[in-house]
Amino acid sequence: MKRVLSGVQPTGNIHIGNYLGAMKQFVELQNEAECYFCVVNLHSHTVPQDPRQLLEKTRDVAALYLAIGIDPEKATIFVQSQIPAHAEACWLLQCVARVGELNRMIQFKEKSKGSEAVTAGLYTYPVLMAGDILLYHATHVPVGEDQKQHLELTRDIAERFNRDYKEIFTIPEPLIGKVGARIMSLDNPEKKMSKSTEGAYSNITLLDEPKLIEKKIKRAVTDSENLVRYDPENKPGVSNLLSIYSLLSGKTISELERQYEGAGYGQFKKDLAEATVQHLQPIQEKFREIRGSSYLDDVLKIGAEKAGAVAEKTLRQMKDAMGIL
Ligand code: AQP
Repeated sequence: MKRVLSGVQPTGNIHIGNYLGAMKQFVELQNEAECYFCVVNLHSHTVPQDPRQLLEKTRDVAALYLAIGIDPEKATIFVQSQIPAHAEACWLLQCVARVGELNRMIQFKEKSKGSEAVTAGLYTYPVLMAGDILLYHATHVPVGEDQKQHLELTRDIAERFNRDYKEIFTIPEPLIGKVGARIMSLDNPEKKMSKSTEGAYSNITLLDEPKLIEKKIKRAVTDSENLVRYDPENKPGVSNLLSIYSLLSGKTISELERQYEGAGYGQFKKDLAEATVQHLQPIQEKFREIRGSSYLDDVLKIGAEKAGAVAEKTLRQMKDAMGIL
């Protein structure tokens, strides 16, 4: 049976890039695979965090998993830090990964911007991610395109461990959607939408109020052509909005192009804002219901027990293979 693992960092407000690129797939996958969905809070400290806020955001992400429709009866939802095996596996795998491999990681280069005053954790973070995945023998990992390189590294580490120590690990495949794998920033469609970008109008978060969503879409960068056409190279802003609209409404991009022939950007943006609000409203209502409830604590407790049992077993196999008492 297919086994799926994926995680989201509680580094800020979850945006529609995280949702359309990765989390929306989680909901579909829970019906066809054994799924583990993790709040990867240990990853967050690769860049400075306010500890109090991190605790809140960790619970926010867990509540959002439930609010978007992940059913804890079908999938295991857990918080990474509640399972010590993740940090332990990371150390063991750091002794398998190569510095040359980590030096090639694009995300490290982008986030460190050449500075040496960044944490060592930012550099070794892809190894922690490899541990997250390999501990659960995941066959498939739904991620956005920005994580593709880290997945390739995970495969390389697993293959090396299997060859040098013992055949323990399953080699995972990335699951990257055709549309939505890279949702771009609204105010700069050359850059990916991100939790940590500074522009107040760069992303739409899953918990934004309707009025703010309208405002953000209204201000989204397009071009002067006033023609709703999908052409990512020459019309990156409009193409990005078309991808978002298509994923949120279920209409294909060609259907949308036909629908807005001759209509101009004003109507297109107005309807996209409406579709976004409509899609997010039930998620927001459910989030408010769950966020402060003891139900959330129960889900995380059961999730940690279930995931912990799987992770501990794999960690023991790793230690045995490596001769660790
Ligand atoms: N713009 C995006 N389009 C599509 N998918 C995306 N993902 C992130 N940004 C986009 C996917 O969302 C999942 C969770 O991401 P993460 O929490 O691991 O953090 P990240 O990849 O570093 O994303 P952010 O939002 O840009 O966070 P910060 O600002 O903290 O770095 C992943 O599957 C990711 O691919």
